[in-house]
Amino acid sequence: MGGKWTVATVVVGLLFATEGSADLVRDDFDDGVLDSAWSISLGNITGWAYEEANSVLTVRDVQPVQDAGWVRAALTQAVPPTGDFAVDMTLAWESLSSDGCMMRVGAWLMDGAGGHVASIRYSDTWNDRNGVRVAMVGDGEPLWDRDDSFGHTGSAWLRIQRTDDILAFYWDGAPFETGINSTPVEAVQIHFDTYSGVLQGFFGVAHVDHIALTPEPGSLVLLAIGGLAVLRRKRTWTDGETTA
Ligand SMILES: [Ca+2]
Ligand SMILES: [Ca+2]
Repeated sequence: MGGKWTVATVVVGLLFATEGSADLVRDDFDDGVLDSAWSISLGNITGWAYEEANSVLTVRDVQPVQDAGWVRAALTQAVPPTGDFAVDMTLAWESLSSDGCMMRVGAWLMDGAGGHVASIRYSDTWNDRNGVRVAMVGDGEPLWDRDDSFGHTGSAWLRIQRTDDILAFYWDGAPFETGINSTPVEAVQIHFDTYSGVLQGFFGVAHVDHIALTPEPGSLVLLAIGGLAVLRRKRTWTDGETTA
């Protein structure tokens, strides 16, 4: 009886604890130093510059290896396997007044094997026009509305929300794409991509003001159940019981 109460108390405590510190990732880039929780990876780029200042992370001069196609500087944070969630990101871009700018900036959600679960981004993949908003699910094609080309400078609040395997993508609070994917998210990435190849592009300037991953209630319950399972195992070991 006492044991049951202890477990119940711990489960409630876990729920409250998870509620109280709900964000698995949160960065407002507001203390002048890139948080060491981010790991930096550079793919086929020869240099880049970043600075955290005035509550914004600014990235510029992402220099591609010649003819490497799409190349990337990425920041990554691992998270516990997460089912339902909301990911929010606020960003701004500058194309340096040129259609020749080619850059993709946004939030990528990955599974435990490094596979793509979902992403949302400002995406300029042309050297003769500006970028559009893009959503992508799993191994699917990029989903975008070509008529919605943005200006050489712009900003947006990006959001991906997953509820019961249904992904909803929002741009400045308005839904624009949906998809289905149930793979748990185990990493959040911010990508700064540019292109070097048949088309010669260049990276402009990107500003990331904020990013957060918040597990939704379904995931909170799973986290609590996971905690309960761990407790049960610990109790079993402590009690010396032989039951599995
Ligand atoms: Ca910081
Ligand atoms: Ca362009």
